[in-house]
Amino acid sequence: MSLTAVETSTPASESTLRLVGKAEDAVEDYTGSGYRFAPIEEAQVSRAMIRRYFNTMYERVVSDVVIVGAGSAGLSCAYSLASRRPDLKITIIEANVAPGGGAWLGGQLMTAMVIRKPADNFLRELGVPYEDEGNFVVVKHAALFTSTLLSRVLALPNVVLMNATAVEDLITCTDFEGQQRVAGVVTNWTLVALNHDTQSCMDPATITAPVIVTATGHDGPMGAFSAKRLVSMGFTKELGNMRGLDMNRSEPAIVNGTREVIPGLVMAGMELAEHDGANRMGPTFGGMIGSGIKAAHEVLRILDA
Ligand code: AHZ
Repeated sequence: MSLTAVETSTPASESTLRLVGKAEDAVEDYTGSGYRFAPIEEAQVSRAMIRRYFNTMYERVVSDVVIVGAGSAGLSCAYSLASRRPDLKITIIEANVAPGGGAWLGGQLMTAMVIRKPADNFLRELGVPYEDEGNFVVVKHAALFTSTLLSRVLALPNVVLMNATAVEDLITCTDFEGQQRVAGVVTNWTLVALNHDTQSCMDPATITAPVIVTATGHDGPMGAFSAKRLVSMGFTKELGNMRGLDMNRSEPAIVNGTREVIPGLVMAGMELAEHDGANRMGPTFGGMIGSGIKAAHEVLRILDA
């Protein structure tokens, strides 16, 4: 196939100016200086990205589920939900350039990741190897867990991840029973969201969905976003605030507390610790996995009601 045929919407006057050669001219030869790439034009590269990005954005303006935050809780939710329900359009919004949240390291910049049983079931589902230490298992590098989970999530055709994009606000509406519910999210490029104080008003875009999962982590520059917004919107009286570290209390509290905190909004992961006043667990990740999976169950309960 000739390369000019790839970009069918490209006007001939632009696409054929410099492009000579075909994909078949590419040669993979590592023995000397004979390696040759198939030719390409700069415009093709830009169009390949831009068309996909904006088509996706256009299509996902109405989603079935939005997951805010691609940390261990948000990604576990995404995998659990999207793999079981390929019919759902699941859109993940991540403020950071790199998805994965705090799950690239185990703790104190050390690499091994500890996961308490029974959350090791999820590792087997994903195919992540581990060492069994009795009541818990250890993955040799947190990045092995996170990169595998990310690749499994992104390979699912019904999942879209928009990183470098921040949720700036929640959309609310009044349902048929006169009750206020969350009905979507307000988004902006993170670099814009971080500069609202230095520029004149830069309005956002929106994504509507019947269910939003918020998993933005504990308080920080961006963290606990929805929990804090629920307070300023008057849905939640005050934050419980995350308590000190207690592994045995915190992990079951987070998993069992994962729920629809207000209609249309399911809260998961460490954001819940800020909302409910639960303990932190430090570097044990079973609670995040369990919370993400429970959030997926909550979403299905809401959608199937
Ligand atoms: O960038 C954030 C991170 O990747 C993202 N995020 C936060 N606010 C956002 C916003 N819009 C879009 N407004 C936003 N994205 O959310 C992700 C949260 O991931 P995380 O790893 O921080 O949280 P988690 O709840 O998935 O995992 C927590 C892991 C922790 S913290 C902890 C302790 O402190 O004791 N222990 C564990 C296991």
